[in-house]
Amino acid sequence: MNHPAMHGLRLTAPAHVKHARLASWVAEVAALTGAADVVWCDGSAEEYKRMCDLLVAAGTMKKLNPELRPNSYLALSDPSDVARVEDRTYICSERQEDAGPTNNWMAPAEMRALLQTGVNALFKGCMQGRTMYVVPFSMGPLGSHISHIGVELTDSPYVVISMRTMTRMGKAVLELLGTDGTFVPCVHTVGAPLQSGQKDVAWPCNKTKYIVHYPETHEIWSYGSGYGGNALLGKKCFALRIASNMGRAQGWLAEHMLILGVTTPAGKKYHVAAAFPSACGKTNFSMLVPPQGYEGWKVTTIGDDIAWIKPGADGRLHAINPEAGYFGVAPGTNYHTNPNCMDSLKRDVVFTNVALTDDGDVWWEGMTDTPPAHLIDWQGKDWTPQIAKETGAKAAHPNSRFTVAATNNPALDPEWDSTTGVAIDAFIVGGRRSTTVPLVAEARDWVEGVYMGATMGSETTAAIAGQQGVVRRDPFAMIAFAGYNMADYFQHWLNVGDKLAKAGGKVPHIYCVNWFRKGADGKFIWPGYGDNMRVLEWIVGRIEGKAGGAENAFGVSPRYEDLRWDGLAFSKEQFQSVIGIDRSAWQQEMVLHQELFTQLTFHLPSELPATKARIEQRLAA
Ligand code: SAT
Ligand code: MN
Repeated sequence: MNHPAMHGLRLTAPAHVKHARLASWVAEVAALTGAADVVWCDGSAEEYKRMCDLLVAAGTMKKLNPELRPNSYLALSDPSDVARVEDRTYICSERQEDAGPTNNWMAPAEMRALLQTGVNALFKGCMQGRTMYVVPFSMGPLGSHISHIGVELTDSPYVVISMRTMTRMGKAVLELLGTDGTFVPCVHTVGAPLQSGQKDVAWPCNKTKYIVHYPETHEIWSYGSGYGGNALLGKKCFALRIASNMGRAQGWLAEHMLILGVTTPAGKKYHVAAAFPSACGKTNFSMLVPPQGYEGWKVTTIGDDIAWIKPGADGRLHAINPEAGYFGVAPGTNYHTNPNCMDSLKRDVVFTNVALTDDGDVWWEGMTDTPPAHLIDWQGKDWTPQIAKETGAKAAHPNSRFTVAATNNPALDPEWDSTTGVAIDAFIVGGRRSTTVPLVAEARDWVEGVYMGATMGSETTAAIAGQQGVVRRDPFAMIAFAGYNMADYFQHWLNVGDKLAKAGGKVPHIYCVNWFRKGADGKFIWPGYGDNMRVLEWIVGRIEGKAGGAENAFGVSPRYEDLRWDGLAFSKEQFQSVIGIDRSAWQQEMVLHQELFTQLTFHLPSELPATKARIEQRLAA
């Protein structure tokens, strides 16, 4: 490896960097990776523009037609680098049992040898011929007691511009860090060093990938991918895997949850945090437009993917969205499913892996009823409806994404940037289940709600590399994101509720929902999207003590007459087919709950099998 000093690399930080530990860590990583240069990002608009120009010149992005989509770009990734790689994601705690049976684990010393210290360590020289960018970022509003700071070192300019949109990034964060502030060190490389004279490719990455977390030292090391949660290390790596460890130690929750505000016609406002797996409609739900008949109701977005929730002195749970932008799934987004999102995407967007229209705009499956006659697909090939019919080729990758600032969202909640967060009135957990799980059920108490979250199942989507459409257990939508033993995570949820109750605080209700039941024709029965307002209204009614319901084996669900049907033709029979508890389906479901509990048996809190036994008794009755 060439020592960076040999090619004139500036190992001394610029004068405005006052944080000695940060400066020396940056120099250390520059030396390890052999980066050709180091650039400290300031987060300015000029810098963003400069980086975008650089990405266009490199062929990573195309500028879209400014008349149709001002200040917007299309990035096309390598076809092998399109989603999170869960089988390459590691939690390297000192003890394997702290990572638990649902995480990949390797001993920290072993992993460090592989990545940093061994003879052929992957990070040695991995940035040769590339610039290493220093990206200081805050997860959460600057200066909030709920927020935390990270610094990502990356050789990907695409990551830099994405981090600027997705987090509060730049100079103000460095200032906040001062001379000795705490930060989570995040190192990212695409793993594609350039020899001198070697021509770069449009989307550098490496077949070998490692997404690595050291929970004890709060470090993140990511190798080989430039895509989404693999590379934007503030998101899943920090805000969920590392933050869940911080939360456990400090008594708060880091969750894969959207946060929304719902205002009633009487002017009362409630806040709901809801966990759904990737690509199950969190963004849509967080931007919901109430249907006809719901005049006076309003839904506003605080966050669409992640919530950090801390107990406040007032006995309530306060939530912030640690992110500042949306990295949402494009396919299926349209003016019916999510009009606020479509309006958010009118300008200032980086699209990744969607299709390009002949007039320099973007398109994806489901954006319009009739597809354009000709497109360039996400792999750069010609695409026509005819070709699609013959070959099944998708114009946009099923996990294609948009990256856009929260401030573009017309439904943005005025409190979204509040340093104190919003007080949570209800939690929702839900998966994608074509059978078995009812449209909505309220847990009778906190423990039953934790059971609902813990045993959640969902059919897998294109957001994860691997098989799709298979039901897997995805507790609290955190199967890929809890940075420690899942059974301990359940215990932590029980503890948070317990502590709140003992302190005389207000313990939020927990609800389980499922928008995705299908009929015999294979089609969704529930209309979903804006009509989910009907379920949200029922939840608000329950919070206010006004809405009725009936007990079943799983919790309390509305009867037909407990929901409002104005503006929607939905029969009692249809309702029955989305709300009904099928005894034999549930008996089979309980076998799957047991499988999870068996896997997690070592640390499993006794409350969960006890709750399971109660559900089984009710099913048998
Ligand atoms: O790639 S991300 O992890 O950011 C998206 C997701 O899977 O939720
Ligand atoms: Mn997500």
